[in-house]
Amino acid sequence: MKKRHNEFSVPAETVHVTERQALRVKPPRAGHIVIAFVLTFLVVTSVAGEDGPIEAALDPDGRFDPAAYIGGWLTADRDNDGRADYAVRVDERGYKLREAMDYNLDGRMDDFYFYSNDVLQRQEIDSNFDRAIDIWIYMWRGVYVQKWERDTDYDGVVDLIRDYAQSQ
Ligand SMILES: [Ca+2]
Ligand SMILES: [Ca+2]
Ligand SMILES: [Ca+2]
Repeated sequence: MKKRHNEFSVPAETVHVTERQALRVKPPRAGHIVIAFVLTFLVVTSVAGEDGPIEAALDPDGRFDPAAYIGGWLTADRDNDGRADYAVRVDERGYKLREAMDYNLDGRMDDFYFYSNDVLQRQEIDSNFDRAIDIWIYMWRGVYVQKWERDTDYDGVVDLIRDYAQSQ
């Protein structure tokens, strides 16, 4: 099975967008943090409630199936095989909420991006394409890797952690 994501890098397109967004981020102050938290909660609530809590594209297992990305999702089919290999969901302001990608075009989503106010918060990767996440990347301000976790033997248990916040 082909490996990828040598340094767990975020795709260039995503970096470009989040860098632009990150420039708008002011140094955190207590009031802003509280507001951001409330907004995050509201966004998550609206996603879960819009089509009911069982929406397949948001389900930890169902999200690997490209056919799940219907309704509020915008999709693309890069290889024209009739199956979506990219899906994005935005809120009413056009801010990204979630993205999913079929990186190896095998008909299963394997890259998942989680946003808050259009800023990337977390990326989850199925690097061996077995429909189970084995890399989790936690971002700071959308562009900086704060922490990553890996399940290197693909048994579902994290066995490698690098926390840059801790190591400083
Ligand atoms: Ca396709
Ligand atoms: Ca795939
Ligand atoms: Ca996997």
